[in-house]
Amino acid sequence: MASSSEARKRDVRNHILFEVATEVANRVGGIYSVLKSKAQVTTAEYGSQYTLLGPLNRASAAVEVEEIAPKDPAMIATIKSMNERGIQTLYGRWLIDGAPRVLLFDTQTGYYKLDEWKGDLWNTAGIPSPPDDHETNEAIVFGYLVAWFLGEYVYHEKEKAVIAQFHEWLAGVALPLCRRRKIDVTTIFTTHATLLGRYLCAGSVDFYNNLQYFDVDAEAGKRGIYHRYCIERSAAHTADVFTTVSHITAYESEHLLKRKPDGVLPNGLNVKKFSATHEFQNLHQTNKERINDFVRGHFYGCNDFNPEKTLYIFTAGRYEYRNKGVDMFIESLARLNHRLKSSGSDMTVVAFLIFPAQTTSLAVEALKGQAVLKSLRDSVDHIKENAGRKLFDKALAWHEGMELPDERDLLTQQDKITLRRRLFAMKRTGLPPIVTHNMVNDTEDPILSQLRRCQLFNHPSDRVKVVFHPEFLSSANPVLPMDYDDFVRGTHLGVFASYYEPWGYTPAECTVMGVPSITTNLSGFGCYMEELIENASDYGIYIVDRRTKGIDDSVNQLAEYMFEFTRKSKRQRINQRNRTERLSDLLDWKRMGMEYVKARQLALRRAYPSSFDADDQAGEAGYFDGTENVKISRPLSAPGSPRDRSGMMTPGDFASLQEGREGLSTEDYIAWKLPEEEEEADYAFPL
Ligand code: G6P
Ligand code: 1S3
Repeated sequence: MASSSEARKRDVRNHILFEVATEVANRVGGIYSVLKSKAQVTTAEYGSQYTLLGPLNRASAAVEVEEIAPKDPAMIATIKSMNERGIQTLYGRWLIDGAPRVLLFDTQTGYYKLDEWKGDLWNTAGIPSPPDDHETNEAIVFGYLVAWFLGEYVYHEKEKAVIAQFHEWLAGVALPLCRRRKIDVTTIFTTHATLLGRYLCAGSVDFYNNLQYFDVDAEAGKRGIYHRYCIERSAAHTADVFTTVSHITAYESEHLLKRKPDGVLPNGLNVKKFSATHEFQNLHQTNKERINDFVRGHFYGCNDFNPEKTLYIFTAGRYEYRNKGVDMFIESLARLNHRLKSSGSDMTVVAFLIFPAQTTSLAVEALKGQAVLKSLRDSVDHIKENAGRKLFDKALAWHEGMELPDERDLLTQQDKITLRRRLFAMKRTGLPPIVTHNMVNDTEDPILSQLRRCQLFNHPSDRVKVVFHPEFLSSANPVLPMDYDDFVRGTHLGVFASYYEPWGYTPAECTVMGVPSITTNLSGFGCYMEELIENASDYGIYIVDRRTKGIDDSVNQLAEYMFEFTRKSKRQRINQRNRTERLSDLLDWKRMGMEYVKARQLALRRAYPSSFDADDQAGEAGYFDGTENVKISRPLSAPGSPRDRSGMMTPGDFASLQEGREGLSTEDYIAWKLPEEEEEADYAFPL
């Protein structure tokens, strides 16, 4: 993009980085998780030279952003100039680990130019925009504001090279503008999914076997998203470097967006390790107790299963029924139920499905369950206290020759009546509910419909019980008062049977919390782990084959994985959790962030090739070969010697950026090895 002679003068080593997305300090979905978890490593690398650009959502910014005054003269001048022309902005620190700087644009203040910009987008990039698509209008205003900002910024900042990385089509409108206006920045476009992929998979097409045959324009047109598709495709084509989050989405992008990505930037997590491994195991136990409490209340009157022989399995995410594999999960639960029954297993599985849907209120029966449990617990505590006091007094008064205190005297008549009342309150005529809320569309809801079709009704004879929680979890919820992370820690297994999942944070989050999970080879995360670990299931990463198997076989495979899991002993589960948790370093941004470094290097090289020649001529040949300790390849963790897989130390070693990788000393960047065997401490109770 930077093609002028001016470009050659920019300092590529001491460059500035902007990351542009609609989810900056504004939680919507996966991109928020990417930016937030990555912030720490990026600020460690760039400090004040890193700023995230996003649209201003005042409600969310009020709690996530602390306003500060900019210090960079170019930033000050650019913001001032935009403010003078009516654009309101918020510059501040995002209150997360790493506290990166953010600049948020109030898109509302740019709408006075919407018509002009729409016309310009058509004239310069041939991208149409219908009048009534609010999301696209937002994308256009935001894109024009970002292009405006970048144009002015590089006018004021004449020394340093500037990299702008854009996430997803909603932030992509600025890309064709940067190219058309020859703004002296170098750009990266990272897609986290494709519009067409998401739409096509949600329907009933054989997506992966037909990728190369779709008539993309026609398919986009049929779904009324042609204009959005144009923005996405144009962003992919006008960026200097085009990347995505997994191989599977790279393949999809190549066919649907018609540009082969330059590389894959997998998603990492900000992994926080405990100093002692047993701490996460203790957390599992504590949080499992909290889930036990919910279950006791929810299944009151039908608590015919032993908590010690009960396993908690869950799935969660955005409510995309088919894409997130909920259809397959429920069908597999039905088959698991059948197998557990027919094999005479004494295990019970409680399966939670957590997907936000439209609800009117919490269901009375769900609230009642928790209320009944609370009053039983309060009464029993009261009786226990009275009986204890009485026993103590009787024991104190006892002396030789007297009868020992008789336990039958410990409960008063009143205690017995209270207890009886509580027990009667626990009688129920119906079955424990399969959903915790009143749904707006109960009869047509796909999860409820399939649970009914599979007859998973929480009957006492069922070994698989189900609870659909159509709202994200929160500790403020009166029925299941737990935050998501605590809940995950308390479960035994996460199941994410996705059909369309460019990456998939949910199983990755399970892994770093030491919770085994099942995913598929159609998810970016599943493929990544499958490629990295030979015997992944030993490490609590089960991968269902949805690629080469027919649907029925995949369902059976998933049911089989779950059935085998129910046959593990407690000790086997504990050991497996230890192994799972040890994979966390694999998913740490300290390691994954390496691919971002490579992408940025490639962008600089493409935009400012002569700068590198000049460097070479000036005797700085080490800049890209890792022999010089330059900022961009600085190790973020202690160096070490890779063991088993020295050739596969960073994600890019499977999916390399096509250029610009000659210089990264990846072996210095991280030190990780697959555990070969359990440490002694984990074998405290030999199997
Ligand atoms: C953790 C705790 C143990 C507990 C175990 C239960 O490991 O540290 O004290 O016994 O969890 O495991 P389970 O798989 O039965 O929930
Ligand atoms: C996307 O969010 P989604 O759940 O719509 O981006 C996420 C972050 O890259 C990714 O993990 C997920 O698979 C994509 O689908």
